[in-house]
Amino acid sequence: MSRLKILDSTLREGEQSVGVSFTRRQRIQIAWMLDYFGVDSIEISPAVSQSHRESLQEMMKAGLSTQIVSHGRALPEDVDVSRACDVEWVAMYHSVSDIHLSSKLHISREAALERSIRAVEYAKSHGLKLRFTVEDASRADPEYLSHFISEISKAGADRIGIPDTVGIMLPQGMAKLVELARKATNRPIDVHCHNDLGLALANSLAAAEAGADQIHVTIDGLGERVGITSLAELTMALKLLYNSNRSFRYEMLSELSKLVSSYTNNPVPATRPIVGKNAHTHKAGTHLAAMIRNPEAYEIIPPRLVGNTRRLVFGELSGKNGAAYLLRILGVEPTMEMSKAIAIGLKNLQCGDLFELAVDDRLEVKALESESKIKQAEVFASSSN
Ligand code: HCA
Ligand code: CU
Repeated sequence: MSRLKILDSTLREGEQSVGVSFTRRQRIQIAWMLDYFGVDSIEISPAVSQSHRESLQEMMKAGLSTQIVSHGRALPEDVDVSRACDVEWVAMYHSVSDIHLSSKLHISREAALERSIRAVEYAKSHGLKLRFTVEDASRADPEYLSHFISEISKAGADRIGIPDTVGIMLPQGMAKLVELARKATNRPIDVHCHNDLGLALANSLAAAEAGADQIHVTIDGLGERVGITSLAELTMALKLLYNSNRSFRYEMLSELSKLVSSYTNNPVPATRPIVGKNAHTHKAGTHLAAMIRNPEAYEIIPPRLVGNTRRLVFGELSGKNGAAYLLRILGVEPTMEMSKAIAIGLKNLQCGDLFELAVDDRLEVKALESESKIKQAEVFASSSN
C-alpha cells in the first residue's frame, strides 16, 4: 500500500460539482497546494474553456513536481487541445457499458472500440503518454470490457482507468473488476469510485488491495452528483489502517478543505470526516471525562495531525466531570459537591449545548467558539423574559 499512487481530480472531476467553478488563479493555488501536500498526479480538462487551457499551460510552466494529466474525450480534437498545452500525459475516456453506448453515444460496441483505438493511436503517434478510462466499466458486459481493455492496451495505452462511474459497486465487486482488468492488461490500473451509495472510500481501498496502482480523489470528495473518494479520507485511511509510510503533509488537509470551500462558497459540512468541525468535537459527559484523562479514548487521529481543532461542548450532557473541568479552567479547584451542582444546573437550564471551547493538545483552552457566544447571548436573552 505504500506504493499506491494518488491522483487528485479536484480541478477536473471537482469542477463537475454543482456550483463549483474555479478561477484561473484559484486553480493554480490549488495545484500548488496539492503538489506541496504530495499527491502523485493532478488532472484538469483543457477542452472545457480557454480559462482551463490557460490554467493548464500555467501549471505546466510552474515547475510542479506532481505529474499533470490533461483529461478529455477519446477524440483526436481533444488530444490536439492537450498537445497545444505542451503536456506529457493525457487521459482519455470512452464509455463501454451498453446503456451509455446506446443511450448516450448511439454507437455499437465495435464502433466504440474502433474509435477508441484510433484515438489512442493518434495520441501515441504524437509521443504522448496516455491513460485510457473505460467509462461506466462497472455496468459493462465483463467479456466485452475485458476484450476492450486488452485491445486498448495493445494499441498503446500506458495506464488503464477503471471507474465506477455511477457508484454502484460493492467493495468485493470492485476488487473483482480490478482482477478482471489485471488479467486483460499488464498496464498499471487507475481506479475512480463515485460515492452514490457512500461506498467510494471502501471501494477504493478494496481496489487497492486487489492491486490497483493509483486511486483518484478530490478535495472533500467533490465531483459529479455526490462526488468521489475524498483526499483526506483516503490518505488517512491508508496511514491508519494500512500503515502507509507515504510522507504526505497531512497537516494541510483541513486547510485544503477550507481553501476549496472558500472558493466554492459551500461551507465544509461539520460532519465531514477528518476535516469537518465536528470531527474532533466531544460532547457527552462520559466522553468528556475520558477525553480529559486521555484524548485517545475517543480520537483515532490527533486533530493537530490533520490541521483540525479539538473542541469540547458544554451544556446539559456535560456531567460532573465536564463541570469539574470547567471549574478548573476558571481557576476554581472543584469539590465533588460543586461539580455535581453545576452538572445539575447545566441540565436544568434545558438549553442543550451552551458553548464550546477549542482546546489544545494539553486540553488547555485556546478559544471560546464565536458561534457559541451568540447562542449563549440568546440563552441569556430568553431566560430574562
Ligand atoms: C465523467 C467520467 C469519469 C471519468 C473517470 C476517469 C467517470 O465524469 O464524465 O477518467 O478516470 O466517472 O467515469 O469521471
Ligand atoms: Cu467521475
